[in-house]
Amino acid sequence: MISTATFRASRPPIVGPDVPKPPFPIRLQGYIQRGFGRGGRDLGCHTANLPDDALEPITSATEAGIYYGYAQVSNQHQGPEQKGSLGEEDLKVLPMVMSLGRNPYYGNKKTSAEVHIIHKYPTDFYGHYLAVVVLGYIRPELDYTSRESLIEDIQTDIKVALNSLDRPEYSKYSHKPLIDSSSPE
Ligand code: RBF
Ligand code: MG
Repeated sequence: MISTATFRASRPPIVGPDVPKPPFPIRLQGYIQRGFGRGGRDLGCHTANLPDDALEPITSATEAGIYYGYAQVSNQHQGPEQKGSLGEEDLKVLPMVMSLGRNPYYGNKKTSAEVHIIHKYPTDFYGHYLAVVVLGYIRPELDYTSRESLIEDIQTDIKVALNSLDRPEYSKYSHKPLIDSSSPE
């Protein structure tokens, strides 16, 4: 694995070509699963975990790492009703960063895909249907010597994702729904 210190020392503000290149775009979707709860609690960064059976389109095409793209949450959900409800702004196509892998800092046993949507939500939304389009790669997963440096890098990832999406061939993916309005399946 690449040295975390070497990598962290120079982070480019924008990544990827001006036009998404294969294997991107990669589309993933499924009902949001409950994760370890660490994202919000330890890192101040909530993540929506995709179900294991939704990962094949990306695990077959690319490696573990941090990615950027867009996400859309649906009002359709499985399981118990949530406490609050999502409004129109929460249901739009929104920018996201995604971590794919085994979180070396935490040493998970299995690969997960966790999506952090760059938006302030009024409530959590476990069980809701989530669709994402992954448009590019930001960096490899790193092991960290402190939680603070992981938090700092996630904040950098968010800026890099926003800069990278702010190019016409990327932004156009935010102009049409990722979720088919008729039915999620
Ligand atoms: N976990 C790691 O162990 N190493 C990483 O480099 C790493 N980068 C992340 C980048 C982003 C944008 C996000 C949302 C998560 C990242 N994580 C990383 C995963 C993090 O450990 C995980 O979301 C929490 O532990 C909650 O499961
Ligand atoms: Mg999560």
